[in-house]
Amino acid sequence: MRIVVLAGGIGGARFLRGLKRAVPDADVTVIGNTGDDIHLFGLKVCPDLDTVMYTLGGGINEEQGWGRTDETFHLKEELAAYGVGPEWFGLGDRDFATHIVRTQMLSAGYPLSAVTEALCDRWKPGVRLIPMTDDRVETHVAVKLDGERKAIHFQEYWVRLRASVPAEAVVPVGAEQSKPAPGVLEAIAGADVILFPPSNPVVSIGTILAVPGIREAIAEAGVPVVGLSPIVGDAPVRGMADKVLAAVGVESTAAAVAEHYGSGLLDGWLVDTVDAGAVERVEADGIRCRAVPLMMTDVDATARMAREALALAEEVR
Ligand code: GDP
Ligand code: FO1
Ligand code: CA
Repeated sequence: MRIVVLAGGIGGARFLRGLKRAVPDADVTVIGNTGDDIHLFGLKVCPDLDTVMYTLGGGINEEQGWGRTDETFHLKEELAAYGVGPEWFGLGDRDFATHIVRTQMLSAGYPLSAVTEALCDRWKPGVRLIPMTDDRVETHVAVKLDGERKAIHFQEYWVRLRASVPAEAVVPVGAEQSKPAPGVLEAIAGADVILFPPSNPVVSIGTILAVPGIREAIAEAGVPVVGLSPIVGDAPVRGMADKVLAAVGVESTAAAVAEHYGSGLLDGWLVDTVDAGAVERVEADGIRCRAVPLMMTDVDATARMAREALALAEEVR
């Protein structure tokens, strides 16, 4: 079975681990969000690609959900001693190596998709991980700071400000001019099923869908498209999805997120059992909906979620 998954960082990566447990023989292609990417200390950092690669490759810091296991921060401390920041972004020594290799290869002329493949040669995530685009796309968030409206990088909004001020707009800068990376449209066209894991609907999956051609290819693939809600009990399980959903005028409920994707894109939607009351409303919108446990407490629980998603895909096929 050929499965295509659109993934952000932690939510996407953890779901993928469950999917691999549920269907070990499946041929899984992951289209990764690169809107979170940021240039720091002259290096290109791709948080969501790395979170998927480290999680599936066994290198992730499990408690944190991002960054390397067994990490140290000597390099960051030395940079800070020179007064070189930003200090608010926690890049560890082991993680730095990934960004150095990536940046070196990009400088030598390799596209991000080829660089990601090379990095995955080491981590062997067991999926084909492709960035949504080889072009530069950066998510910026419009906020009001000291009475002034400013656009800041998504990482500054989330990591420095902890989403403590309202997001007034979310813009994937560069997306309109970007092209899907090689292999993205081919994977979608060749898929047997397309899954939206419980990733952030705005700054992860929304950003991937903003790359011209990707949304259209999914809608035209003619195969089941099934999503799992990242909103449980009217709140994100973790992160700032509520803040960025508000910026695009969507309430933080499992039903509203399904409607935001729409029946033109989604065939099936899983909500958590606590949101069973949403099933009727989602089905009224023409999206087949089931309520099942959606907390990724461990890999077995996540594998059950993946099986439910694939079962729903068969129902709507
Ligand atoms: P990020 O890039 O690290 O923010 O990760 P993603 O975009 O892939 O996923 C973030 C989303 O995952 C958040 O909106 C969370 O609410 C959601 N999430 C995290 N853990 C769980 C879980 O156990 N169950 C569900 N349903 N959603 C989760
Ligand atoms: N998230 C944080 O909350 N604080 C950090 O200092 C931080 C550093 C970091 C370094 C590398 C990396 O790949 C990810 C990192 N993240 C950090 C996570 C990441 O920026 C965000 O969780 C996601 O991009 C949110 O979608
Ligand atoms: Ca992310």
